[in-house]
Parts: sequence; structure tokens; C-alpha cells
Amino acid sequence: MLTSPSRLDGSRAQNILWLLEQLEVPYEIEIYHRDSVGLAPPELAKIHPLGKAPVLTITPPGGSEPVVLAEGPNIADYLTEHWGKDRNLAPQRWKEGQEGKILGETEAWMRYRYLLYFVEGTFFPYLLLYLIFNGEFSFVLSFLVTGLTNLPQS
Ligand SMILES: N[C@@H](CCC(=O)N[C@@H](CS)C(=O)NCC(=O)O)C(=O)O
Repeated sequence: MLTSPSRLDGSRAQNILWLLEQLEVPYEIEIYHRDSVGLAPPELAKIHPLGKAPVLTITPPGGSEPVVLAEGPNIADYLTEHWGKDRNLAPQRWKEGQEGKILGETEAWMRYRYLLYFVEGTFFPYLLLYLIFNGEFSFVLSFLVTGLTNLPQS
């Protein structure tokens, strides 16, 4: 099994590299550099139409087609689910005897899942505002303009 995280300078891809290290998952990094206004290069969109980092390519043994994962929390969740067992990175999911049942999850796991989504869903817009009010205008404006115009078409 080979995993290839795409690393972009100064990006959330660093979180995924940290997680791969913690989980001791073997990987080969593909490095991309931001352009002069801080955007990802077009080559990143050839790996996944979102064109942003992080992206993780997982190549199963035996020559099957590689699978490409995008969105940081999605990648983190997938890695933790498959490589994180017995490592105490995520809380136990199910209460005793409640496996697979609605609301059979432990309170700790519900909170863990909530925070995983909170980071990108609610926290990150506030972080962007913080960047704007601290003078990071060029990066934030170009991010917003190209982010909206480069959305995947399908
Ligand atoms: N919601 C996505 C956001 C991905 C994202 O915006 N990545 C930034 C780096 S942290 C990026 O690729 N920026 C370059 C660009 O937007 O062109 C995730 O969590 O992975």
C-alpha cells in the first residue's frame, strides 16, 4: 500500500503529513509550490478537480487503480479509521452492545466527529477573517476569487 500526500507550501497538507507520521503509514510526498499570488499550481487540479491541498492518493497493492481523497477532515478521518486502531488517536466509536445502532456512538466519539467537521465548517471562515484583518489581503482575495471561479463543474 502506497500513500502519496500532495504537499503545498504553507498549507493544511502539513496536518496530513503529521498524521501519516503518527500512524506510521509509509508515504512519498509530491511537492507543489504556490504561484506568485499564493494559489496552488494548475497541476494539483490534475490529481483532484478541487485543485487544492491536501490531496492523498492511495495505491493498493496488486496494481489496482489508485484512489484519490480530498478535503482535510475526510482524509484525516479515513486514515484514522484504517490505520489508527489501537493508537488512541480517536475515541472508541461504539458503546458496548450498541455497534451500528443509531445513537449507539459514545459521547467522546460524537464530540471527536463534531470537532473534525467544525474546523473546516465553522472555524476556518473566522480564521480567514482574522487573516484579512491582519493584512493578508492579497492571499485571501485571490483565494476567494479563484476558489469561486474554479469550483468543479460536476
Ligand atoms: N476544505 C479544504 C480546503 C483546501 C484548501 O483551501 N487548501 C489550501 C491550502 S491550506 C489551498 O490549496 N490553497 C491554494 C488555492 O486555493 O489555490 C480542505 O480542508 O482540504
